[in-house]
Amino acid sequence: MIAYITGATSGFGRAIGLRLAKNGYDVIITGRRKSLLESLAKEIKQIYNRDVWISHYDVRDANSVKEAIDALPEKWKAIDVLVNNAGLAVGLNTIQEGNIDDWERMIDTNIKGLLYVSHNIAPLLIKQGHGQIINIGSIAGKEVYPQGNVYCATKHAVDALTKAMRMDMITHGIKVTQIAPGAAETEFSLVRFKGDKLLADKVYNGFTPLSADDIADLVEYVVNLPRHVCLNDIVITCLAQANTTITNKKT
Ligand code: NDP
Ligand code: 8X3
Repeated sequence: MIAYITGATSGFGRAIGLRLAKNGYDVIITGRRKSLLESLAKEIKQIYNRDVWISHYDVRDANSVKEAIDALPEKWKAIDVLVNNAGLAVGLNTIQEGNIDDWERMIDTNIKGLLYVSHNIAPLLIKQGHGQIINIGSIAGKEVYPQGNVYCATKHAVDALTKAMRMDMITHGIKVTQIAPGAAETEFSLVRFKGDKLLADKVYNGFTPLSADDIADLVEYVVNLPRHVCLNDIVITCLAQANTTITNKKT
């Protein structure tokens, strides 16, 4: 079994890579930071003795995505599971104060990147005649929150694309699932606040957020369901989070 995971250099993608390897998958891990992919590959091989293929590219570059997928050796093209995970939030501002470069980064990564990868991997899944696409959306794709405008819009797009992809894949026997997490402590807030660790840490003060392993638990559950069962859409939050605006913080 082979799994293709985007954004495996940190957070959810890294944890999912490890977990799928534990479940017997050989994994294709992707991201921009090659050295982090190399250390993850070493860890997976050492702990789980699975094969790993590293592919480092920027999902915003349609040509690089196509070249990287075309260049996979035949063995690695027999993909069973695609996890569209690479994504980010950049900034937290009103529309009138927002930074257009930040918007482009989010739209290009979270929407266009997911589309480029899916466009190139879907034919490989179709050729297999089975498989599963797991899109990592967000609770921000179900609701909006103050100053979350463009990030929320990109995740609403992932929500819509997941539904559309399920229709496109239905006759090919391919499952399409969205996992839509609430707040989880990864590099997400550090990226959102452009390296400001104080601001990033503040997001998770006073409550226990989700962890990357919580999301890996869910992916493990989803890929191990019986062949005839597809979990279409899952919103997962920590106990303290009711929705995007209400979190029960103790400090
Ligand atoms: P991290 O910042 O820890 O991981 C993001 C991953 O995406 C990294 O591996 C990064 O790799 C990759 N990535 C980002 N931009 C690009 C790019 N242009 N090209 C290739 N890879 C890229 O955050 P999370 O693990 O938290 O985020 C994973 C997904 O989960 C995202 O889609 C995020 O929106 C979503 N999410 C996160 C939540 C949270 O609270 N943490 C909650 C809900 C959803 P590299 O930098 O090496 O390229
Ligand atoms: C990440 C969750 O609500 O912080 O997608 O935007 S949230």
